[in-house]
Amino acid sequence: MEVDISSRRSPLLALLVLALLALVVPHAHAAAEQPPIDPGKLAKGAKRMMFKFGPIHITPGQNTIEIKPNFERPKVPGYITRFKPDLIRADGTTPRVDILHLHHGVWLIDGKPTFAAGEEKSIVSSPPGFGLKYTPKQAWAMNYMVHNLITSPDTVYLTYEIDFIPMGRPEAKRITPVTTQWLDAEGGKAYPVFDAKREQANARGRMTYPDDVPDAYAGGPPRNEWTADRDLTIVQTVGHLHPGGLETFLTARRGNRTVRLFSSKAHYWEPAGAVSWDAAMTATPRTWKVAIRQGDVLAVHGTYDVSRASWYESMAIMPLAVTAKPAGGLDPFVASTDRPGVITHGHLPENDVHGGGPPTLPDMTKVLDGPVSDTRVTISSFVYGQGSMSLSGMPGRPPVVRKGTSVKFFNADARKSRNIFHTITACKSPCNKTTGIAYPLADGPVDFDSGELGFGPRNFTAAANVAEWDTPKDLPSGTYTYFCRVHPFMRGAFRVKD
Ligand SMILES: [Cu+2]
Repeated sequence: MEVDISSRRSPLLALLVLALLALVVPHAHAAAEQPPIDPGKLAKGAKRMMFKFGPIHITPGQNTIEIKPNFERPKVPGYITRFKPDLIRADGTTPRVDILHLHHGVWLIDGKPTFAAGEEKSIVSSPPGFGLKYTPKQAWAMNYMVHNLITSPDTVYLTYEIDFIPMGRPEAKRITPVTTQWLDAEGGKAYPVFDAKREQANARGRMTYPDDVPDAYAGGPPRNEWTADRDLTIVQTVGHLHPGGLETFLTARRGNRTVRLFSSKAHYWEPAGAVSWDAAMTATPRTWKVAIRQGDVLAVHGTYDVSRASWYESMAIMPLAVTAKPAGGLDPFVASTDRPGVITHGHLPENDVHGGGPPTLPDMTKVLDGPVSDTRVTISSFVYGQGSMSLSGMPGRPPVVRKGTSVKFFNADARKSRNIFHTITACKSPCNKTTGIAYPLADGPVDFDSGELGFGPRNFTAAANVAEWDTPKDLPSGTYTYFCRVHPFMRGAFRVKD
């Protein structure tokens, strides 16, 4: 519901209220910057339908990608005008994001990525008069990755609430069909990720991919671009990124001119800032339409805040709703189309456990030396075998290596039957506060990261396809704390001595 105080009371009173607010509420300005939330109204002739995919059985520590065909969807042809994804348990509750994490669900229609959900759970809403054409003959398949941050199994469903106008309705005749044009900063890769590291920070403490990474595509063609193969109108987009992400933006190049079409910004409710999934993305306003000519080159870019931490396996994706039917739209080379968007939902309660509370683990800088040199840490049953913060006595002491040598890590949980990946990722000492969506971060005094130790299909998972990793040999002396990016409750330390 919109409340417009000026139309109901005298304009003078409204001004007075605003002036008082500015005086009394120190954050009134910041609050005013929150983008409006799309009310998600049901279009005329549409019905809201609830579907679910599953059950998905989650194994302890799971972090793998699966593809499965054939699941619930409408039985008659029509138009999909709104798509709202979620992840629930059988009892209808939504699991906490610090326990189970919807890395992604991508709904493939006739082999093409069409709808998608990440933990930001953006709701995709076509502007009035547009919809995605659906027929029961389409081949639907689900590409999903649900990631278990803890060691107990679970069972979940991916849900998708669809607003649907059946073809038989008179309103369907006035719908212009759209298709999804997928733009991905790492397009063409089955696991389309890049790292955003602190060492890549520009003067503003940010890193834009691929713009700030000269060798992003290692001399190959840019993977973030798509050349329009016909004249078309883009009617909608919303970006996907990961924690640390500030915005994805869409550009168009015509000849030697490049313009920005839209910036999909992450709005964080996360008290610690741009460091967790407690965010929603802005989508294009419902009146936003951009006319693109055949030959224009569209590109997606992603900007991350790398001033506080490094972000591994990050993404920048913008699915575009496009139509080749004459649908109008501004020529972005004549008028700017990059105006503020609307967020698609408010804060979600599953993001309430932020972490960073009073330490429950020891401060490893104060713990006595563990075994010296020839140190090999075996990771087994979600525990770093030597120097784990969860162990006591000798196993709980940090292994010690001489400067210029390495601690060797081995992931014994990486046997194929178990399929459990672990990382050794630097976090700022003492790194011993409570686990949550915003803690710990990859914010050690120097960056190191093992990658996901374990095995899986190449280019299709995050698997490093090795089980062993050595710490960098050039670390200055000191006690180094680390965590597992996959299971952030796992913490440990090692020590480098002269
Ligand atoms: Cu792990």
